[in-house]
Amino acid sequence: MRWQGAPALMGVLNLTADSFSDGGELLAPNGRLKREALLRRADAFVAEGATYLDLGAESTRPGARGLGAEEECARIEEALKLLAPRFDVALSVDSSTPMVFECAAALGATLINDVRALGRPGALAAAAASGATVCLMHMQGSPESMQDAPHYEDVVAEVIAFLEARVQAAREAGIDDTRIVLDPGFGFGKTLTHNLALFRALPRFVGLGYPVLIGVSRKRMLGQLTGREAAKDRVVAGSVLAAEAARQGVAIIRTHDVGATRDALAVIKALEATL
Ligand code: HH2
Repeated sequence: MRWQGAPALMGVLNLTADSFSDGGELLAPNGRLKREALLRRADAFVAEGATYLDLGAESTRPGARGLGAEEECARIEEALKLLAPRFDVALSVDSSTPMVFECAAALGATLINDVRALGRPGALAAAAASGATVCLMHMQGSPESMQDAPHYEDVVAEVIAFLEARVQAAREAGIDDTRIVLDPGFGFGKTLTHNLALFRALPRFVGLGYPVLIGVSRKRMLGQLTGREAAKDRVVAGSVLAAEAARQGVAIIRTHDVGATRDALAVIKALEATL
């Protein structure tokens, strides 16, 4: 099934001190949420066209510090209580922690975005019970070491096989097809060559029959392609990839730069009869 229409935009709200692109903007050094800044950012994203807001309390960048489940839950809960009553958009939680799935769903999150594809103990059952849609993402290794020496014989075939296996596991846990979204996981245990091969293969991922989400915004692969060191200087490059992803039938684009991405999609949409 090819996604019908232009992709939806998912604005990234990192409630972290150490995210690679925007760490500390929404969380003070003492661990307190910057509530006003969070509301301003969410407001701007929604005004610019985001129909999903993705809340993450734990960075997944290489070498990031892990949070305890209680701390992760508390941070997500505080943010959801602030956002859920104010915004009529889908709220997503970027987490791999079963306890977080439960508390987030109870507070209105309708998407569980798990970079570990529900691989942690108890994650499949907790996600199934939550009633939320799940985004199953591919990662080779774990955030601590995933960029050390990623290796594949055939990156596209291996990522597809992994996602198919996780779909099977999700279905066996009681998550039906209408609740599944897939993501090749750009930058998660991949070199630039791997990322480009996966991007070129997007039609194969779309062909698996589930909505496809991609997250390329501000990532290192864009720095490698453009020579831009600072993550914030990679907005144009990310928007170009978003526009190309739209042409390939991707359903959801996860981005730190909703306005720029929307502009790129508007131009492509005018050119593409199918969008
Ligand atoms: N990328 C990041 C985090 N979560 N989720 C999905 N489904 N796909 C992605 O590509 C993806 C993701 C990394 O970006 P960011 O959240 O900005 O960084 P950090 O993990 O350092 O907070």
